[in-house]
Amino acid sequence: MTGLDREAARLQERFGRPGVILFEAGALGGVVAVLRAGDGVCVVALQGAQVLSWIPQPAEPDVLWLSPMSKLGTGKALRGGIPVCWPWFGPYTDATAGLPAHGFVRTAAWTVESTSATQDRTALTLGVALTEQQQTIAGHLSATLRVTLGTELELYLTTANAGTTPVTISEALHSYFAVGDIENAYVTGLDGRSYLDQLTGLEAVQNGPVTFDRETDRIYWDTSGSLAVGDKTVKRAIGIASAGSASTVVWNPWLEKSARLGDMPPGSHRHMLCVETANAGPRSAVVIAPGQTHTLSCRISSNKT
Ligand code: TA6
Repeated sequence: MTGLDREAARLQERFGRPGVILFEAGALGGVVAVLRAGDGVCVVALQGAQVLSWIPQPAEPDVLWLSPMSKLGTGKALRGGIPVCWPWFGPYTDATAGLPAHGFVRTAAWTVESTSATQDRTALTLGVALTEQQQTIAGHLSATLRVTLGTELELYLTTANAGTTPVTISEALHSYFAVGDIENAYVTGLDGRSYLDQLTGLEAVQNGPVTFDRETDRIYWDTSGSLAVGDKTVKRAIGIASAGSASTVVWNPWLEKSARLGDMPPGSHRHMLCVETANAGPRSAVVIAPGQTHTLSCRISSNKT
């Protein structure tokens, strides 16, 4: 029995729920939790509290895209699923600090705090606290991620400030959605919204659905409520209902950038699209008062079209 098997067995004994919550040493080299509810199955890696897969019903393609080049335990965030970007989004404000993009916790070992299961919903809550050294940079913060599986997939990222001064964070549930072909996919719900084009540094206003024929990296401001990824190839609409989120990031690296990333097979950019429930960048940062909490959440649905 390997160390991972032993850890999985310990978690199974304490938090497992027969038939609906299984902890196992996953094929990617780390412990994962497999949640089941109704016909749906969801896989969550303890590393990074990263949802890796969601299949709402048998024979439906995975709603999430995960690079086949991803491995857990490499010190690098997995490419795909729903990485948790926290307690900052994007590059750290001080480029000389040598800190990782998208915060500290994508490669951290989150701890299992609780599990629950009812007739039609199964939930897992994971937690992480900043180390003392990390607190000197980002404040006395901790976070929990609650993943709830029913007919939809819900994520709740809650930040708690245990310090004595206000702390400002930015964050994202950096969802990689699976699409049949990026040029047959589009995003609705952002029409009329202003956005920062991260490739040019220019602001613009969205006109109609977001479509894709090149590298796209945008932060849409003042977004809340419901968006959707339309997929004319798979004939599916992926709904994204957010709360506690003041911005949405839309990203596809396209051919050249995906090749530079080094963990995406050639051409795989055609089968993924990030639509990220976020508080990204200075215009949508969140200030958390001492002793207070803030929750960023998204509810993901999948419907045939
Ligand atoms: O969310 C879009 C983005 O900020 C892009 O600029 C790109 O950097 C992407 O995140 C992935 O970042 P990563 O650190 O996972 O390579």
